[in-house]
Amino acid sequence: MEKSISLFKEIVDQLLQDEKENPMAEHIPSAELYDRLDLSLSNEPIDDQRFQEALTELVLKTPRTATNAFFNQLFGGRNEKAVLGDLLAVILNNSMYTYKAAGPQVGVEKAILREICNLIGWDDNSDGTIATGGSMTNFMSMLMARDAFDQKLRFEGVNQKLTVYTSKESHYSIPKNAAFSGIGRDNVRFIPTNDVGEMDVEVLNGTIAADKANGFHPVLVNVTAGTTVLGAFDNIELISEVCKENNIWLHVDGAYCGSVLFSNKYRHLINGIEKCDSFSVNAHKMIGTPLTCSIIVVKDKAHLRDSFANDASYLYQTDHDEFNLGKTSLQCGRRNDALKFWTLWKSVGTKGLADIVDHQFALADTARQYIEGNPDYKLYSYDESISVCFNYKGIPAREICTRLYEESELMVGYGSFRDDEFIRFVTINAQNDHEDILNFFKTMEQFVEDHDLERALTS
Ligand code: ABU
Repeated sequence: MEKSISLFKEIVDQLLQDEKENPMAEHIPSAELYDRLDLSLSNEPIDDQRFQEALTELVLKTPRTATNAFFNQLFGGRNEKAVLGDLLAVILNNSMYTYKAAGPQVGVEKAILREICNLIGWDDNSDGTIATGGSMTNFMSMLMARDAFDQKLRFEGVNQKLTVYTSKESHYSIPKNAAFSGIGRDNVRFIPTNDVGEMDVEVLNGTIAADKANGFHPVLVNVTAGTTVLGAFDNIELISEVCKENNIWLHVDGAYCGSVLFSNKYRHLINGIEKCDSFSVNAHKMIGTPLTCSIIVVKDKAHLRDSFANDASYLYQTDHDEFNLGKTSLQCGRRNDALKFWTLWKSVGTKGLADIVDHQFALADTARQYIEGNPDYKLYSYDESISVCFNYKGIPAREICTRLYEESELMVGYGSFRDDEFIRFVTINAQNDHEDILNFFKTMEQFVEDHDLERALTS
C-alpha cells in the first residue's frame, strides 16, 4: 500500500504543478483517444515503470475541473478539506447500508442530515439519505410521492393515471424518472415559466384542475431551486399553497442551488422551504465537495421507510433500523459520500458554508457588472443567479464554446432559454477570486480576436 500511496502523492504533485502552468489539459479529440493514450488492457501485467507512465499521462491529459479555466458545468474547484474526507472514505471503504459495516460513518451521515433538517426548521420526525446524484434524489422524491398517493401502488404496480408537474426549465431527470417510476413520460406536465425562468403558478394551477377534471391523479409538483440554465428559483411559497389545496407532494429540487439554505443572505430564494415534503441538494455543486454528494431530506421520515425499506436477513443483523441506513436508501451497497461533506463542514462551520455560497454570488455579480459595462456583450440572465448567461459580439455561443475547448483555452458551455442560445458561465468554483472572473473574459476576448472569430462566425 505504501508504494501505491507514494505513487499517488507523486502523480498528484505533478498534476498540481502542471495545473498551475496549464489550467487546461491538452484537448484530445475522441477519435484519437486510443491512439494517443495507452488505455488498452491485456492479458499480461506491465512493469511498474510503464504502469506509472501510463497512469501519469492519463491523469495529466484528463480535463481539469479544479482550475480557473473550468466554468463548464455546475461544479468545479477543489476544496482541500473535502478532498481529505473523500480520500479517507476511499481508504476506509465502508458501505453505508448498516451500522455493522460503517460504524461511526453512519453517525457522520446522520449528523449532516439532521443539521440540514434543522436548518430547514423541521422537527425530529424528518430525516434523509444520500444517493448517487441529483437525478436519483429526484427519483426518490417521485417514488415517495407516488406511494404517498396510494400505498398499494408499490405492491400492485401503477394502475391509475398519475401526473407530475415540473417547469419547462427543470432538470431532464424528471421525464426519465417518470418512465422509471411507472408514471410515464407522457404524464409529465411541463409548465411554462415567466420571463425570468420561474414556473408560472397560474398555469400550474389550471393544468392541475384540468387534469383532475379529466380523471388524472396529480401526485407530485417538482419545484426547482436553481434551474440548470438560468439558475432561476421557482416560488416555493406560492406553489406550496397549490400543493396543499390539491394534496400533492411538493419536492424542491435544489441540486444546483439548494445550498442557499446555508446562507443568511440568499436563503430568501427558497422561502417556504419548510413547507415542502422533500428537498434535495448537491453538496458537490455549490458547496464544492468532490462528486458526488447528493442529499435528500423529507419532512416525514415514514415516507423513506415506506418506499425504500426491504428486509434482508443476510444484511441487517445488528442494531436498530435508525442506524441501518440501507433501510432508507435507494440502493444496497453505497459508498460513503458523507465524510467529505462532514470534514469540510466540521472544519469551517455553517458560517464557512455560507461564505462559500455568498462568494459564488459575489463572483457572479462581478461577471454581470463586467458584461453590463461592455457594449460588446448581451446579458440574458438575472440577479441572484450564479449562472451568468451572455453572448459576445453576436458570435454563436456553441461555436465559441467549442473552439475554446478544442484549442485548450477555456471550458465553458452554452444553454438556451426560449429562442435565445447563449454562453452559460457558472461561477461555482469558490476557490476563484474576482481576478479569475475578469481573466475569463480577457482570455475569451483575446481568443476571439486572435482567431478573427467575429468575422468568421457572424453573418
Ligand atoms: N445536473 C447536472 C447538470 C449539468 C449541467 O447543466 O451542467
